[in-house]
Amino acid sequence: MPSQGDISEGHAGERTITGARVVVCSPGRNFVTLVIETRGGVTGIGDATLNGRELAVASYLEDHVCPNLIGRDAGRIEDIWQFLYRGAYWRRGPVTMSAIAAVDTALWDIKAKMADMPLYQLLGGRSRDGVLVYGHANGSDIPATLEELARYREMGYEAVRLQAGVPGLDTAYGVSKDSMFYEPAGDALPEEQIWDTRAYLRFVPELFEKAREAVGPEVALLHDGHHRMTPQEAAKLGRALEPYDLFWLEDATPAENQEAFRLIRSHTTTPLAVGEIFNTIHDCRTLIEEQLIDYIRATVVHAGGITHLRRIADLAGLYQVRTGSHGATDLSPVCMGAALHFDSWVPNFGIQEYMRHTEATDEVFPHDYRFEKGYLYCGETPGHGVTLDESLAAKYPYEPKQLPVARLKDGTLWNW
Ligand code: CS2
Ligand code: MG
Repeated sequence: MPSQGDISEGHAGERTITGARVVVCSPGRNFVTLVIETRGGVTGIGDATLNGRELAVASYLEDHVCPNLIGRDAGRIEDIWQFLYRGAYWRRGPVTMSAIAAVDTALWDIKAKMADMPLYQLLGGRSRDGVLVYGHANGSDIPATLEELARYREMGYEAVRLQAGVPGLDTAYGVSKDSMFYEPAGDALPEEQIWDTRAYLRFVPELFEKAREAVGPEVALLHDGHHRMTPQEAAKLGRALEPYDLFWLEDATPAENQEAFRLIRSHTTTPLAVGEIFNTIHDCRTLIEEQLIDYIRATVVHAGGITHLRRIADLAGLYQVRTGSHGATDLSPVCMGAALHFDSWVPNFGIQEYMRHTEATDEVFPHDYRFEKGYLYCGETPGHGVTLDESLAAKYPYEPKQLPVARLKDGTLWNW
């Protein structure tokens, strides 16, 4: 067998991977977690959650990745990443990259624990004291949304995303029944929602006009278009929102065609953010190199772990594009913990999304990160600072759930 570094470096025997297993649990929502064990007794965990397609990643890991890990040196993070990416022959894609991310995150956790350091130290140390986060204020109409905005301000948030119900539509993206614990995945089969972009475009500027009147100029206000506009519609909205000085307009249009952002960019100075569904650097190369966006939203779990996210951030840094990682509740606390170490280090940091997990989720994933006055702080525990209570997790079995779908009024399937 060609060298896997098992004996070539000091203490490598201790680092030999002796176990790799997947834990699927549903403390309020589904999470997939990979646990890697080493001969020396140090374990690491990584998030592998892909909302609505969880079991595909669990199987990819259990059936195809875990058997390949046994006997390898856990210290060889880069080599294992390359082995899983190139070695599978089939590259990229959310299932593959979430699985690789879970391995990568668990290995960084192990390396940092063995070094007796918090993960950010291994990346190069802190570039900032705290990580600026944005929360989600949403409501069925403008007054309800502004009430939520005031509540977030009281909690200390300096940046808030606003989503509100659109007059004439029963549902709108980002508006939830429980405003604090937003969870879009509903039943075993997707809920069908009706969408009308023109109604939405008529409404959104008023939401931000009223919000600015209410909170003044300083608070950072964000908005998520959730892939629903065409480039021309997005350009029009970006322009209409300019007087209200948004921090960003997110997912203005789908980005499989990265060039689509040229049209939006040429019409508006509203900052643009995209990338929560990206999984590799190739998904955003044109967007970054042509400076078509301001923030790249890829994050640890869906973009190949710390190892790959670092490559994306470094490319972005060349073009003054900053990070703004996805941090919805369908990314587990394990991803959040790792992301916060990344955010504390990355030189071109912008902002981190922070949707609070439920109490049940937090109990299953004890962690040392904490929120204070609009910022999250990663802890000083060696590793990424998040653990998994497996006996508690076992009390919350997997529940089949999928994300909703959106249709236009005539029944045409649209982008949710
Ligand atoms: C959202 C997500 O956080 C965001 O910006 O777009 O809530 C997204 O809808 C979910 O992660 C999908 O699972
Ligand atoms: Mg989003």
